[in-house]
Amino acid sequence: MKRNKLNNKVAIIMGSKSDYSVMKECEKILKTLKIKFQLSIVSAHRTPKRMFEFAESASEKGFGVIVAGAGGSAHLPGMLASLSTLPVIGVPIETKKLKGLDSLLSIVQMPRGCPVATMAINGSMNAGLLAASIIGNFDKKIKSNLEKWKRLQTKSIKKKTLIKCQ
Ligand code: RP5
Repeated sequence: MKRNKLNNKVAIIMGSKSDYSVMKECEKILKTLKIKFQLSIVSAHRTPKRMFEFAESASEKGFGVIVAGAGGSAHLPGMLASLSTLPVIGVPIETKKLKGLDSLLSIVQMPRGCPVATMAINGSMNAGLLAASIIGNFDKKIKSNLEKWKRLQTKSIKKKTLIKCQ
């Protein structure tokens, strides 16, 4: 199999266009950290062949991490993890009826042998940050961007810790 020198791109995959309002937070932080990414809609149940083709070729195409957002029975992250050896980060999307608990349990309860790193419900920004940590292990520029971002986050918190004392 042909290998790219540096698998430093992130694939953001979502089950439906309706997931984008949540997944755009992942896109935003990847842009801030200057990480290359590709955003696509691939559904495990509506476009299973597309999902299969994507997972089979993702590593060859230079992706290093897959971030997958899905809602409801949310089998997309688990299916991608079963088809690829790339790390898969799952983002449970909030749903109307069960408020995303369905998505969360579906993604987090992967059986032994097929791990998915599961974020909080709608936690797509953290998915982007975790993807950056993984890529940063072998891409110095990304590591330094992430370190800078973390320093700024710490700086943005006021030095004063005491809010009230009566
Ligand atoms: C899942 O079904 C998607 O990930 C989405 O969260 C949910 C609802 O999809 P739509 O009916 O809005 O397309 O596959």
